[in-house]
Amino acid sequence: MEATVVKNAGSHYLLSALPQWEPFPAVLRGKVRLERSVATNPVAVGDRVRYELDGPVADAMHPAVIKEVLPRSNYIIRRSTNLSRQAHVIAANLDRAVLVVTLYFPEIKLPFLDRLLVTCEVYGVRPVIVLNKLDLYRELAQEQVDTFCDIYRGAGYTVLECSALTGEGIDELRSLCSQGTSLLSGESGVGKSSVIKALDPSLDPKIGTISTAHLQGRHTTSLYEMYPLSGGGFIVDTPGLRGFGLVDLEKEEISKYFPEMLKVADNCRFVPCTHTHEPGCAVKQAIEDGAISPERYNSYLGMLEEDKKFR
Ligand SMILES: Nc1nc2c(ncn2[C@@H]2O[C@H](COP(=O)(O)OP(=O)(O)OP(=O)(O)O)[C@@H](O)[C@H]2O)c(=O)[nH]1
Ligand SMILES: [Mg+2]
Ligand SMILES: [Zn+2]
Repeated sequence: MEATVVKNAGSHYLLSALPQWEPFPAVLRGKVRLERSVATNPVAVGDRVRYELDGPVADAMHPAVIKEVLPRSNYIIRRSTNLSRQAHVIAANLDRAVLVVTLYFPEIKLPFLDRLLVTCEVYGVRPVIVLNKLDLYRELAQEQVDTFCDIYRGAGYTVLECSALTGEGIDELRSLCSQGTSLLSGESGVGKSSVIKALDPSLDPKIGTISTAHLQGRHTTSLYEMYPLSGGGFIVDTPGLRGFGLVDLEKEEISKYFPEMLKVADNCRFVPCTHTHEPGCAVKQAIEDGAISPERYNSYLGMLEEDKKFR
């Protein structure tokens, strides 16, 4: 029998035969047949698995036993930044990734968002950017909001201007997420779980309490868990991401995952071009012409630098 992993709590899982929503417990036992994998977790939320029953029905006393992970259409990996470079599969079989950010509370770091975007591009998962908590700072920072939207829409991404508190932008996000499976990702405290609650008030993901002392996220969500949305589709809540390592990419490859650079790179005089010191570089020209944002280019340079560190 086959089902989808909808929750991953350490060694315990919940499965459901999607699109049916009737989660039941499952465990890993014995050897699980896997595709060649370097990940620390063999099974992730979103994985389709083959399982066997251990009793008449699967319950807490007799959880189903996961026997095999079926081939993934895609997956997203987080690599730890330490030298072990261990990889953790965040989720599998995704139709899109909703990257939640806020300009303030907590303050945004563009290189972090750009790294998330590159990760999505590498794994073939379409990203959507949700700029959340606009109720808190739009009035004070409309100019910064516009600049942010210009940078990312200019790079080719969908940016939704949202507030989980007031419901601004939430209808649009709901219709975007009504098909297939969406992954929510972003730093701790940006409002990922709040966005789920806004999308479907009947759901009850754990939401952080406001900590005015820190104005920082505090890792309220600690598990990977899928929720069925009453408006259609499934959404995966995740713990906030801190720093994470870039996937293994050759130096010449990184710019291919910046869509706006990829678009013009054919016109560079040298192939391959790292878009740094080479004469006749079309990317540097596009920056001068205002077609590529200096912020995105700056993130790109940071990734090149980091790439060197690990080699
Ligand atoms: N004013 C305002 N506050 C929000 C909004 N969205 C979330 N919050 C608050 O921000 C805090 C963090 O929200 P969570 O939904 O727990 O954030 P999270 O991204 O799930 O955090 P982790 O689970 O730690 O990764 C909570 O106090 C929310 O009430 C919003 O649109 N406006
Ligand atoms: Mg959360
Ligand atoms: Zn170039």
